[in-house]
Amino acid sequence: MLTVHHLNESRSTRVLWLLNELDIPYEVVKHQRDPETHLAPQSLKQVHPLGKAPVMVDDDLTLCESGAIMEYLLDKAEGSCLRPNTGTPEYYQYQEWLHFAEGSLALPVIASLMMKMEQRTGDKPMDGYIAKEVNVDFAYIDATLAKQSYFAGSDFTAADIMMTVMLEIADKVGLLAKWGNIKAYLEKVQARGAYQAARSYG
Ligand SMILES: N[C@@H](CCC(=O)N[C@@H](CS)C(=O)NCC(=O)O)C(=O)O
Repeated sequence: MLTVHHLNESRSTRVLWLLNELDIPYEVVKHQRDPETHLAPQSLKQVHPLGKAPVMVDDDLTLCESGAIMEYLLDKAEGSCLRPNTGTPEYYQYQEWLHFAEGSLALPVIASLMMKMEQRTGDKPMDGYIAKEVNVDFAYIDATLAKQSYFAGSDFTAADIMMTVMLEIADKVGLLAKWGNIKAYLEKVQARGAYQAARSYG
């Protein structure tokens, strides 16, 4: 049975959400963040040397990186409509957003979250960098969602799962206040049953 190592309030929600969308059977091993440091417990290090979530184990394959796990699951569920056909314009939009979530958006969003948790302000290089990144990234995302329903076009795909989990953190930190299209999009995808089932794991 495919196993997902899930850390509460983490990117492993992406993997659980996709598994629910694809109807692939799985079991969940839960790991709990340290309430003070918010870091993962040692139990995750026993599964993978990085000690971060998500980790997926399927037979003799152990994988980390949420994007890579998503691609693995989509290969497993061959023919799923959650990844557009290779070579189509939608496929490359899908690829762009799948990578954008971790490659571009994660750094300013997670840095904002950390600074908020530490109640840190006045750090000039960091403030300037975050303000600039947040502005260009969210303007681009909002404009994309103004012209199409989902990140890869008119259909929901796994790129939406990758992006939503990062957008939710941004929302929690208060970065989405002026971006109406992103807020409306979040409400729409959060209404999906597969999302709600994934969130029930914490
Ligand atoms: N780029 C990786 C990021 C993995 C990551 O940083 N996971 C966080 C949770 S969202 C984690 O395990 N943090 C706890 C820790 O580092 O101790 C992915 O997308 O899977």
